[in-house]
Amino acid sequence: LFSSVELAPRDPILGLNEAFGADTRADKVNLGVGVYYDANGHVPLLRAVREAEKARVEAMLPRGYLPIDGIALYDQAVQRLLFGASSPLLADRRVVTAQALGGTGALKVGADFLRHLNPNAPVAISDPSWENHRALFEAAGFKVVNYPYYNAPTHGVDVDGMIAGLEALPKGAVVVLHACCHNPTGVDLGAGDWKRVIDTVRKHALVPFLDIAYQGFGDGIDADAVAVRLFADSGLPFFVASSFSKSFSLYGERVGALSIVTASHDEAVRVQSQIKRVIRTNYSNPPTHGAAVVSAVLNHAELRATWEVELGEMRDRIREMRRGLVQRLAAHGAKGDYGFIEAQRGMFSYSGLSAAQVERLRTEFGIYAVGTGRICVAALNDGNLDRVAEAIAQVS
Ligand code: PLP
Ligand code: TYF
Repeated sequence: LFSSVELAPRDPILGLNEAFGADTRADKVNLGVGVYYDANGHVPLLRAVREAEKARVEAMLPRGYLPIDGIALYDQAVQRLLFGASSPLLADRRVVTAQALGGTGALKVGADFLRHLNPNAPVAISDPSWENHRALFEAAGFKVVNYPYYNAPTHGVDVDGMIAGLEALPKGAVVVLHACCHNPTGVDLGAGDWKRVIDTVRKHALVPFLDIAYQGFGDGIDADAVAVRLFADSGLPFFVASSFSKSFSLYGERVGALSIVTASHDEAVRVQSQIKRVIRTNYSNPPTHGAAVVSAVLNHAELRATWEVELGEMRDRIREMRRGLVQRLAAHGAKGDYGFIEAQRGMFSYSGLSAAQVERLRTEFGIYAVGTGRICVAALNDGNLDRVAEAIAQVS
């Protein structure tokens, strides 16, 4: 049965994690995977999460099944975070939200639903994008193409190229858009650019699928939702995959959501029934713990305030590390101007390092980065910053 099964390629990022784990050097540094580490190099367990978990354990609750689309109070809290508590979309009950297995699970449920709706549509992702975008939409049966995004010489977005790329797509094409903290480049569209994208989406009848995995890591919870809010104002239908993996530091609990904005409550009811069918035939219903914790935090004023402080601390620490990296690169005489690293948003920096330079960082210094030159700034701390900057200076 399995004699002709070929070895599948490793995920370029998660595969790097395995190699890092096997590395025996004591001073190794993992700048590969997109995980936030605290100043001591640990994945934090947030205080708000700890308190909500403690209360849950003490309550000793029974473990029945959740509804197919998850915890209702969780889904409503997700909607308020994304669209704003006073959004008319929520008052009009035009948004369908289903708890999902992380942002990835949300993308997959959305992709499976879209495949029924628009079976022949291509899916367009940014060039470059999160590696799993292409793999996930291809696995759902779509042809995946790229639209221009990153402009390497300016370290910015090629907005004109992006718009031209979107204009060239056929009607009904699905466009995957990073709502904030673009992975892997760290460069985002401004509000004016988003308006141009929305005009293009409207004119060419494209289907927007927003992916927001880092809300709160850029400029703040509401500021990072600007794209979601502008799409909400546009009156267009759209999809949003959101994740609490990073913002609650709950990676392994798989907490995310799929939200779909429809034209009316009647549409929403029908779309919700189809989404539930996709989930039912896939994993039946989602797990409880992570979403119950997030729901408890978001729906409790004090815990919510604690979480916002902690999210702000993570955001500020990343900014500090960006500044520190730029300063130390200069101090170690790295060739070129790395000032752009400070302007980038979220966990990542597209450093401009070549595959050969990344390889040298790994073999000579035990510093792991993605082959594209992406580094996770959130893995830097005062204990490894100098070593990383010195190594980059040496290979640059
Ligand atoms: N989308 C993007 C752009 C991401 O960077 C990530 C990172 O993990 C995800 C989705 C998936 O998030 P999750 O771990 O919640 O599945
Ligand atoms: O880009 C990253 O590093 C994160 C984590 O298949 C991740 O988004 C990476 C690869 C993957 C799933 C999650």
